[in-house]
Amino acid sequence: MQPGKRGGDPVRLLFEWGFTMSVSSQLFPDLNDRIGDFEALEFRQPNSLFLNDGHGRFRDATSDAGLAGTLAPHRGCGIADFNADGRLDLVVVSLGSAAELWQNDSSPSSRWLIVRLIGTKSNRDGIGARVLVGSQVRTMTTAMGYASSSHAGLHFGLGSQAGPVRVEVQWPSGVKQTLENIEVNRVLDVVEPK
Ligand SMILES: [Ca+2]
Repeated sequence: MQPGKRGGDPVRLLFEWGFTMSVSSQLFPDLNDRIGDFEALEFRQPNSLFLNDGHGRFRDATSDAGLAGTLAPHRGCGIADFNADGRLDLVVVSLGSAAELWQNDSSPSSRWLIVRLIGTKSNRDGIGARVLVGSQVRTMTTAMGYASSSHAGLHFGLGSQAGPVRVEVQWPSGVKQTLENIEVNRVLDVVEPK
């Protein structure tokens, strides 16, 4: 993923929204005197970006992506393919200001598959299921780092593999499901057998 330079291409601030917080001054009578302590500027930090090199290590790509030197009170993020091009994008929360949508403009040549689970015997979202595509395995979860949650299916980056691929799902109920000859570059909905 290459979010790119903030404030210029390829990062694009596509939409924004705000949030408010309401606190009773009766419960916290001295809050107004200390409101400056909650200024978002106090929490600004640089962002970091690391790329998986495919050999069990990560490479610091912060400078290459144009993120070095950018200070912001970013806390929490959601990950999903918002524009349905197979590349995962980010929504990043920025304290005291609008959230940001970072569009992934990395090379579109690599193949991919997104697996969305629909449980029947297991829970509806298939939380806890293990999905295998080729040699890769993912566990279905919505947990996504600090103060964050994402529910957008399981994304598999397949590199130059043209497919089709074999998909195995091990559901929390104990059911094992295998799908053969699955075409790639698509979203695959998998319903647990009843
Ligand atoms: Ca995308």
